[in-house]
Amino acid sequence: MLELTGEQLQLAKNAFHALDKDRDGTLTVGELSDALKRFLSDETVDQIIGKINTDGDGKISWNEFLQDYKNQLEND
Ligand SMILES: [Ca+2]
Ligand SMILES: [Ca+2]
Repeated sequence: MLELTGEQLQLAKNAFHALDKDRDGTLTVGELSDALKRFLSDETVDQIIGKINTDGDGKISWNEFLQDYKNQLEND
């Protein structure tokens, strides 16, 4: 398993908090799609959220977000 540096972890936290508009510690599909739809099509956003939200509960937890962040670093 990839281990993040302190700096990478801080970047991930900053991104998560920037997206978590109501500061409840999770990203709803609505919060994430609002941010992503500025740049991406609805269909692409749905695919991305489906991939990140591995337990399918309609919310992106910090752990799910962090896992996706690590996956992206590993694929670079
Ligand atoms: Ca939230
Ligand atoms: Ca989830």
